[in-house]
Amino acid sequence: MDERPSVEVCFTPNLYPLHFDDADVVVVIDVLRATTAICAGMANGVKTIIPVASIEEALEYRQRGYIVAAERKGKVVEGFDLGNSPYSWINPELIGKTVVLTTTNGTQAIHTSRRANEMVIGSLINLDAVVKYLHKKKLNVMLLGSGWRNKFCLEDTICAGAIADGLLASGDFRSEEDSTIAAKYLYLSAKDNYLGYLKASSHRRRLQDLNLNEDIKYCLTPNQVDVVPICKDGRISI
Ligand code: 3SL
Repeated sequence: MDERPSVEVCFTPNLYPLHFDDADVVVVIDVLRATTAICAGMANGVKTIIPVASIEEALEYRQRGYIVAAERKGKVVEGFDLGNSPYSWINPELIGKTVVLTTTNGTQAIHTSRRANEMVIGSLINLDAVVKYLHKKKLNVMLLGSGWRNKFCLEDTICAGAIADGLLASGDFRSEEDSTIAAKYLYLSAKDNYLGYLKASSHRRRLQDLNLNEDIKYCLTPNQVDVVPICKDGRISI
């Protein structure tokens, strides 16, 4: 029997109950743009992020005086301080601060996996740091793509494939699911030119229509930060 820990990919949050079985660590991935923004914020001094699923919860925090980031349909929700452009999280005014965050898909995926033993925030910008962290732990890993309203997303799957490839290449992990094989091969096809590969992807087009090209480039540039944000008891920190 193969005793090595497993690494498995779950494409979307609604498939989570089917995959969860024995995962010790869940990595939540929303490359465009929630988990990238979280990693960028954490690497640039944000102290704590409180992810919430709904605008109502976000509003409650706002009324209590918190800084609150809210995104819906790719835009900053009216009345909130910022959205999920990673550039808006790289801001000296946020250093040492606690920021509440709600987004269309990323914080929903975080909410879905809230009962995991451990939850890690992954993206392309902290790819190698996440692989190194997981490799050291040698626990069963589930890589959860946030998708778009529970539909499959290419960029999250490619990022999951990159993490899976890093762990499987070490020889210290095993995989049994076809989703992991598929994610890995998508990553291998995309890795030399993420921007080009994702040209036709639905989320890239959606953000392009909102003139968010700089955000797209930032989110698709691997290994810009070496933080591994962890979500524990509803709070994200490093
Ligand atoms: O769904 C999310 O969490 C967002 O990151 C979506 S968007 O990039 O703002 O479109």
